[in-house]
Amino acid sequence: MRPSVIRKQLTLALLKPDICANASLPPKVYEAIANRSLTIVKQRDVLWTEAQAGAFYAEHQGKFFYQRLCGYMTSGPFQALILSGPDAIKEWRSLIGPTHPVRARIHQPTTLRSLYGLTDTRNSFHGSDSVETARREIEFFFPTFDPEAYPTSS
Ligand code: FUP
Repeated sequence: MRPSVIRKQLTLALLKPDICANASLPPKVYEAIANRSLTIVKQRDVLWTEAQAGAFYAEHQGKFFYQRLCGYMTSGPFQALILSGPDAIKEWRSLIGPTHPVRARIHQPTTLRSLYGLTDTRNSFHGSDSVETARREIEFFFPTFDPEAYPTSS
């Protein structure tokens, strides 16, 4: 009988500036990540210019929250992580929960945005929403990382 192969997936996670401003919070997030059988493959501290925030959030340009979002994301250092694991994209997004923390508190109270999110914009976390987005966002933050060289099965 062939041994079962677990396919791993990569995703991009952000711990946004409000989380990183409180030194006690990132370790709690790392613990939640480990409890979901996700592995941190790469990690870096980031401090964005307005132009970098605008490039990452280009799809939201013109929306009512765009300026607020770029202001928040340039307000201080934050962390970018590459996470790996079975179904990592879905796992991380279900761990962070709904975009809006108030909705998260009502409908998914154990999620990270429910526990730590502040407002609709200052919602503490980001997670790629598809394989294609994950590839593009990983390249945005980790241009020298080669996903093809990373083992995807174990
Ligand atoms: P998500 O995939 O959950 O990160 O949500 P979106 O891609 O829809 O939104 C990206 C970011 O825009 C959010 F993290 C916060 C900001 N946003 C607002 O500020 N207000 C909104 O109503 C929706 C999104």
